[in-house]
Amino acid sequence: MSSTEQTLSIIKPDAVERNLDNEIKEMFKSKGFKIVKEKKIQIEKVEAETFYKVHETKPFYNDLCSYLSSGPIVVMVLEKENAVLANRELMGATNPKEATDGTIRKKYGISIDKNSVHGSDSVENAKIEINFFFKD
Ligand code: IDP
Ligand code: MG
Repeated sequence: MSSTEQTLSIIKPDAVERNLDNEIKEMFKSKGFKIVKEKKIQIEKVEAETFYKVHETKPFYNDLCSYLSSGPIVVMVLEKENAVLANRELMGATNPKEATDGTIRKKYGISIDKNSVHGSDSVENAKIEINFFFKD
C-alpha cells in the first residue's frame, strides 16, 4: 500500500553553516520529494527541548538541544508517496559512519550529533512535527 504523505525535514546547523542547504534540497527533489513548505529560522533552546522531548531522558539531550538551537536551520515539509520512510532511507543511519552510500548523512554528516538532517520517524510524529513548525 502506498499513499501520498508529508514528513518534516530539518537541515541542521552543521549543514546550513557549510552552505549545503541547496545541495541537500536538490537531493530531495531528485528523489521525487516536493518541498511544499520551507523556512530558514533559528530556534530558542526551549523550543528545541520541546521538539526533542521524546529524548529528554537521554544523556545527549542537553547537547542535542543546544546544538539544534545553535544556528540557522532550514525546516521543510516534504511530500511524496510514503514520504516518511522514503525520507528516512534517503537520510541514512543516525551515525554517518554507519550510513550507506547515496544517503545524505553518508555524504554530508560529520558525526552522530552533527548528522546534517532530521526526519520524522512515523506518520503520527510527522503530523506533530509539521504542526510544531508550521501552525496555520
Ligand atoms: P534520528 O535523527 O536518526 O531519528 P534519534 O535517535 O531520533 O535519531 O536521535 C535524535 C538526534 O539525537 C540524532 O539525529 C543525533 O543528532 C542525536 N543523537 C542520537 N544518538 C546520539 C548519541 O548517542 N550521541 C549524541 N547524539 C546523538
Ligand atoms: Mg528521531
